[in-house]
Amino acid sequence: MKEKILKALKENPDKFLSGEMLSKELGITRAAIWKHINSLKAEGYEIDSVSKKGYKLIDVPDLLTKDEILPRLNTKYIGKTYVYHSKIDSTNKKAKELATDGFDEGTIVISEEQSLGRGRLGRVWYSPRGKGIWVSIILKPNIPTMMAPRITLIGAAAVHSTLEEFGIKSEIKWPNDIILNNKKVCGILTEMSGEMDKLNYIVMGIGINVNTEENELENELSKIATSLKIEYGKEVCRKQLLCSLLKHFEDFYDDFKEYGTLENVINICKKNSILIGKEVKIIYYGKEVAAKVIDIEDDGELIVKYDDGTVGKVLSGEVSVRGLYGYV
Ligand code: BT5
Repeated sequence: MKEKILKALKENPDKFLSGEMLSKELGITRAAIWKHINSLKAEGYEIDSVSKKGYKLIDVPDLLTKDEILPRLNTKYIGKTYVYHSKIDSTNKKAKELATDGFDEGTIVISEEQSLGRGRLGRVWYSPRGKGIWVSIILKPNIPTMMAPRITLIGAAAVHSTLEEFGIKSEIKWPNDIILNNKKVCGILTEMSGEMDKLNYIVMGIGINVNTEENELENELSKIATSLKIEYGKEVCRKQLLCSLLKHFEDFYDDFKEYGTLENVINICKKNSILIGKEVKIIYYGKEVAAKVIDIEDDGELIVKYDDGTVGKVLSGEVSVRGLYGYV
């Protein structure tokens, strides 16, 4: 019901809608209308209420609530089940619980803020309130467990394509970072549950720094991290960005499920790779090996040439790659 009232207010931006008219149209009492209006106000909607005139929407909050996102989302199934939190420990943690409880493929968990946002290998992901997109997507593809890490590249290509749509040229640091001007603007955390031959689910967590200010990044983080606002000097609409991200993700993911191919995704990752041709350190669980990145294979593995001349493959999820010089 609340959504219907909001819809009516949004469709009449310059008009007062009377409580009586809304109550007739929606078949509920005026007291009920008033209650829903108060609940919208509590969510951050600025609504003018004038006696004998009614209600007028003045401003909508910059929130990624279901009411704000679903009407503009043009995906088939990604995000249609929409689990919204104002604050949570980690959207990935929540999504894993929901996936275990049987929530469908395409369910997303989103939060304005994470108190324990997670990176890979137990690292922390800084997720300040209302400044970014902190989202996790539940996926249940019918693929062998060993193929699951490849899905990370679908996320990377989707973020890259989304930023491109916003006129922002980013680079991809295989397998899970998106880079702007040599700093990290987005990280992806793919987690899964399954046995050798049976995948139960994948949760893909994507964190994008959108409107984070420079002075909000703590000392160490400001050396390696950036946001769209820091790079481009103006606020970016998180709602549009999220809808575009989910749509790009669904398109690439559908191709993968239907045709088993990652061709488009790999092409994007290759064309915009910040690593190909670079000398890097590959960190195998604490042990560092120097190598030069040669290419990305059709199946998503990184091909590297070690200092002794041998060529090897690196599976995503197995290593961290740090540039020898600076962050990338
Ligand atoms: C990642 O790990 O880059 C994966 C980040 C995934 C975050 C999303 S947000 C929604 C979902 N829910 C979660 O709980 N997580 C996912 P990794 O490659 O391990 O990088 C982590 C490192 O990035 C940290 O050790 C910091 O150095 C740096 N870092 C932390 N917060 C950052 C931020 N906001 N922006 C850029 N870099 C950050």
